[in-house]
Amino acid sequence: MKVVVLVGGVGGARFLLGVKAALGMPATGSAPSPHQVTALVNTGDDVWMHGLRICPDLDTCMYTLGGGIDTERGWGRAGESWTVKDELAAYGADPTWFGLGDRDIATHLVRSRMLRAGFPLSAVTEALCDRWQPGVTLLPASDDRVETHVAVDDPETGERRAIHFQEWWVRHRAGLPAHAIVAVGAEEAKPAPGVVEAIADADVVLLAPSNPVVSVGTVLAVPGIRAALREGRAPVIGISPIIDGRPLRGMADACLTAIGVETTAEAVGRHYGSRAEPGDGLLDGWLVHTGDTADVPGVKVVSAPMLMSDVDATSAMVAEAFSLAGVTP
Ligand code: GDP
Ligand code: FO1
Ligand code: CA
Repeated sequence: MKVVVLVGGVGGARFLLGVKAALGMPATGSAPSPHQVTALVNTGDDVWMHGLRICPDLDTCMYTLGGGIDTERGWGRAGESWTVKDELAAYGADPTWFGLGDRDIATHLVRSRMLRAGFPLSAVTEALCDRWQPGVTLLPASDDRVETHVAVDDPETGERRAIHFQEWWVRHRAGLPAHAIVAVGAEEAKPAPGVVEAIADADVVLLAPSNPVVSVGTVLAVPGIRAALREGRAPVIGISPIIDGRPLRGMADACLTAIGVETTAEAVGRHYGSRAEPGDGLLDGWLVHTGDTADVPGVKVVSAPMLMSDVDATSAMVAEAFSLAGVTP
């Protein structure tokens, strides 16, 4: 079976562990399988820092599926040390609010060198994955530079200005009210090689319970991806990241508020919309957590446990999604 999954970072990576398990693949690493999983990964969090290209969601997926992630933090490498970070701080080298670990820096060095040599991000990602063997194909949504920016009132001057998503998310912990969230560059971006083809070939497409605005939303902001999903033969099933009116971890509510969507499973389902109706909706099915309800016109809604507490629980969520889609591995 061919499965395409739209993902962000920590939530997306945990969900992919469950997709692999549901298909009988080892959670981490790769093994021969009749099934194929392609993850379309958000690149809106990507940023240049200290001359290095950082791709948090791609790296979170790669390290998680390759067995190298720090499972406590959810991002960066296990067994990390911070000598370079301390040395940069000693120089007062900005930004001091963002921490690059020593092991992680090796990834950024290889990536930045390849990008400067002219390789596209998709080729760089493939090369990095040669080492990590995530067992799924990780495709950046686009090879073109797409970066999420957030319009805020500067806490010092009070003036409205746009800051990079990482500055809003990490430095300000999403605590500055966001007046707008914009995927800069998305309008001119093209889907990376293989993205539209993977959607067209898929037996089922899953929207991971990733942040609907700055993860899945940014993937969908690349022209051509939404249309491919609407026109494809594969059913599209979404999993709600909102449980009992709250995001499970993280600050997705601040992102939803910024785009005028309520933090409920129903509002997020309606925001994605129905593939069966005219317009630009995407969903055939919407999975919400036990006890939550959602009325999403034109979409089959099912409630079941949606907590990714371990790989088995996540695998059961994916099995629900396959069943809602009417596909069997
Ligand atoms: P990020 O890129 O690291 O911020 O991670 P993602 O965008 O991939 O995922 C973040 C989202 O995952 C948050 O909005 C959470 O609500 C959601 N999430 C985290 N854990 C769970 C879980 O166990 N179940 C569900 N349904 N959603 C979850
Ligand atoms: N998150 C933090 O809260 N603080 C950091 O210093 C930080 C550094 C970092 C470095 C590499 C990387 O891949 C991710 C990193 N993250 C850090 C996580 C990341 O900023 C965000 O959580 C995501 O972009 C949101 O998905
Ligand atoms: Ca992210």
